[in-house]
Amino acid sequence: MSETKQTNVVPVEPPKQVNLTPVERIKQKSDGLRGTLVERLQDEVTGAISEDDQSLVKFHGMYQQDDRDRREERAEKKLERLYSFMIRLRLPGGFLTPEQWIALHHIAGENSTGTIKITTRMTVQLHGLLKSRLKPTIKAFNEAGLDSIATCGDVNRNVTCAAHPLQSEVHEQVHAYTARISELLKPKTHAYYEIWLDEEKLADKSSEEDPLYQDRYLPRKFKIGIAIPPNNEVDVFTNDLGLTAIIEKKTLKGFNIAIGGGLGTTHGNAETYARLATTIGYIPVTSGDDKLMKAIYEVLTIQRDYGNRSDRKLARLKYTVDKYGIEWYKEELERRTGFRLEEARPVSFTDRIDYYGWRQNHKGLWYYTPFIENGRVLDDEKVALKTALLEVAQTGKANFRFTGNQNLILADINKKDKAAIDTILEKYGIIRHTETASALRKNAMACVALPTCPLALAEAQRYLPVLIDKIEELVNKHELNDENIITRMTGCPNGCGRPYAAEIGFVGTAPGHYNMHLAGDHEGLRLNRIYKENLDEASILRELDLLFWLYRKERITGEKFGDFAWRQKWYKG
Ligand code: SRM
Ligand code: SF4
Repeated sequence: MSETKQTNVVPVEPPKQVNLTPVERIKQKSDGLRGTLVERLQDEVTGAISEDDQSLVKFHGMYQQDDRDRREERAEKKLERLYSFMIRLRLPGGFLTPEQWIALHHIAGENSTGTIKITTRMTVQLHGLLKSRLKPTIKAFNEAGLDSIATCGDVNRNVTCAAHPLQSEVHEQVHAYTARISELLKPKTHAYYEIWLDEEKLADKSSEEDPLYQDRYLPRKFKIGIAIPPNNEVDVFTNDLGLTAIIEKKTLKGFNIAIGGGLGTTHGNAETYARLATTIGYIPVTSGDDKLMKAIYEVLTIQRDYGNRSDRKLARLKYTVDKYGIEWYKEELERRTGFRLEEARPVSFTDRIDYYGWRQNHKGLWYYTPFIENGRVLDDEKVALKTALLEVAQTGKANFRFTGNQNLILADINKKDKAAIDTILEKYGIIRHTETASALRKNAMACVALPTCPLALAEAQRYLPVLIDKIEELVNKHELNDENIITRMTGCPNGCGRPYAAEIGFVGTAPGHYNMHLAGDHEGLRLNRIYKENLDEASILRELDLLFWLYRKERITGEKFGDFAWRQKWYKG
């Protein structure tokens, strides 16, 4: 493969950045993301921080929110909104030791609502932290070897990777790339350590000069995921940059590289759309991975230089790719890296499932995947999940690995310790809870939405379980109980629960109303399409009753619901 620079590239000058969005100005004058955060944290008059600082605090892994359930009551009493913060951890590849889980459990109890929320990107969020609890929380996380740097904001976010070591004998080798990529793309500013951990101010700020992010960071958030075929639980093609591990004869050979995935859309804005990433080539790693890391880095620099900074709705990489063309992006990448990408290797995905229950890997280690509805770890009337997981962690015998389906895996358990873990899981009813959950429920997920998400137009994680109860009745009626139908719901079109990559996707439009999307596949290679708009619950159930009846009657043997729907001609537009 030629090492020479491309000659056939027609360079395009980076666009003149005019009409910059206000966030661009905030980033640029933020003094390395410091803003006035130190002062605002000390202000006891309000539970909030300034608007500019709200943009900056995201880069430190936090969002200012308020309890939307209590807005009206607070307004009547002429009180300010009940402000609190959400904090999201940086966990490349979604991994915690048992000691870290114990720390997380206690930090959640002491500082937040207590619920540990496993996200669709393999990390955890805590909600409801008062401003005064932010620093103690970050300090406690720091003591546990954890941080929340760059989990939000216009930077590279938490890097995801196929979670289950069963997926390959070189899983750990592939997984190790998440930490390396995360480190490579971490902002250089020391602000996090100064603001939250009271470290000394840098006398010489030259060490935080950031050749990648410079002073305006990226135009928008940036996401990277790594898949290990045949399972695509990370939904690799929904990422700005998706890497697919190519493994031959139990050896990691390299990665296919895909760019331009992203799901966020805006109701009524036809310029926005969901897009799956396009594969542009392959990079071998057998004789070192400098090229891979260089290519990843330069994909970001191109987006930094060419991405749209005047409209945040059109600023993700997918729009840059479509504006300049995929071939242009590839050639610009080759020009910047100084090497050509090889032809993408063939890959085959079969599903995106979690492997529930007990499984054993090639080394004889055991893994238990419990069912955690919508990633919410708490004790409720059905099951004392949080207590059970604490007790498992206290044995020190299981690691915690998060999946891209908002679940976790109790992992890397030695044969001799399996019985002890199993006893705890039995004692708290986790095994029964997991075994009795329907296939439909186990393949469903919902984003957070109300009451904390400021962008939610409708309920999601609080409502989907109730809707699933009712859909289960239809599934039973049409004898489809064994079908792993992938159902996903979000409270707005931003797509946090990846509803556009579901067989049945519900996207909130208004309280109690959802657009219904149909016909995604099991492999994550096809986006669904809008089927009907603005349905209430009764209409959703009526439609599904009919669709399931048709599916049962007319499907081809072995055909999945999404594939069946894809064959039909029901769609708008
Ligand atoms: Fe998301 C914004 C929650 C995964 C697309 N997302 C938000 C915010 C922070 C709302 C906000 O901006 O104020 C939500 C916080 C709610 C809360 O109260 O906690 C939020 N997103 C989530 C999580 C927690 C959903 C979940 O239930 O698991 C996921 C956290 C992932 C993580 O650990 O980093 C989450 N968000 C996603 C995904 C799925 C993915 O990445 O695999 C997407 C679609 C993929 C993509 O990025 O295109 C996604 N979130 C968005 C968008 C739309 C971005 C766009 O390009 O238009 C927004 C809104 C925004 O950025 O302006 C958003
Ligand atoms: Fe909030 Fe919308 Fe994301 Fe759901 S999809 S968490 S409602 S931004």
